[in-house]
Amino acid sequence: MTQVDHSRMANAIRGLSMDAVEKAKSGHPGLPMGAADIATVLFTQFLKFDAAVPAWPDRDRFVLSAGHGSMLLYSLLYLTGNSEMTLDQIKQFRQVDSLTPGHPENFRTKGIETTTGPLGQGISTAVGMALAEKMLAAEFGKKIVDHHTYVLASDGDLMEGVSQEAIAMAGHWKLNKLIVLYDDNGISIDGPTSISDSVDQVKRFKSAGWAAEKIDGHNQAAIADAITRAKKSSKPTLIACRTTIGFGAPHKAGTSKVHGEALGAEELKAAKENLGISLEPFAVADDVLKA
Ligand SMILES: Cc1ncc(C[n+]2csc(CCOP(=O)(O)OP(=O)(O)O)c2C)c(N)n1
Ligand SMILES: [Mg+2]
Repeated sequence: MTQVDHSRMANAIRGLSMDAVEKAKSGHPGLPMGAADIATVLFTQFLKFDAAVPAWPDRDRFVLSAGHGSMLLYSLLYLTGNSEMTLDQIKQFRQVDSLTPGHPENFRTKGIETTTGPLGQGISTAVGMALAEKMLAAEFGKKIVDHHTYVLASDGDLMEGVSQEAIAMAGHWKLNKLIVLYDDNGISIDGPTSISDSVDQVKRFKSAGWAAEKIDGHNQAAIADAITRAKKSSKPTLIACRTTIGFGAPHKAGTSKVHGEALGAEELKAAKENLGISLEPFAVADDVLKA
């Protein structure tokens, strides 16, 4: 694999996400920009998959529970070489009949594990995936079935009631190959989460039988260390990753302004200059694409 700096890879996700939302004049740039470092560490260092065979049965699963952040998934599919996820599809974001609808659909786009968008649904479906892995491994053996299920979940995912039922079951059954990366950005659709919620998610998950810890979600080494610990755990793991929504946008980062609308030409240009990436829409540097 070509080696390029981690942050340049993460910034490629940010650039594509900003550009796609800008072109569509709708969508959610904040989550992909905030979670780009988490995704880059996961996809370059941990996730077991074959881009040429997205349905390979023993692949690791990655579920974007916060389906509104779909440009994160589409950028990842494009950058990791999924043959159907072309740059043209990225440019068709949110258009009728594209492979890149506003929220990801597993029956439409190869490489999408499950349809998400209704908050709480992805994390709950992922508990079922982790249980299925455990049952299949017990039946057929670890030589045939041995994979992890990773989830990226947002504040809204963890606020939804259905997540409690799923979390309780996963803890009770010790689904230790389930790893939830929580995009702990403290921001939701209308402002800071402090308007409506003060749950200590680490305590909440621990009380349900999970391992749980808090890390800096922009620190590559910390993310990798936490995932390594999670893979060794005898319990399912929550990694609360403190992130800045819209990371890189000079005026809108860290605010709900970047949750669900295009950045606007001026802020987009300033964000790209800030991140040191090409101002040309949808451009990814050759060495980054190769890596
Ligand atoms: C069940 C459900 N209710 C409401 C919505 C509408 N909605 C989309 S995103 C969102 C909140 C987003 O906050 P968060 O999950 O923290 O995402 P972030 O702003 O950090 O990207 C809401 C309420 C939804 N998608 N699903
Ligand atoms: Mg949030």
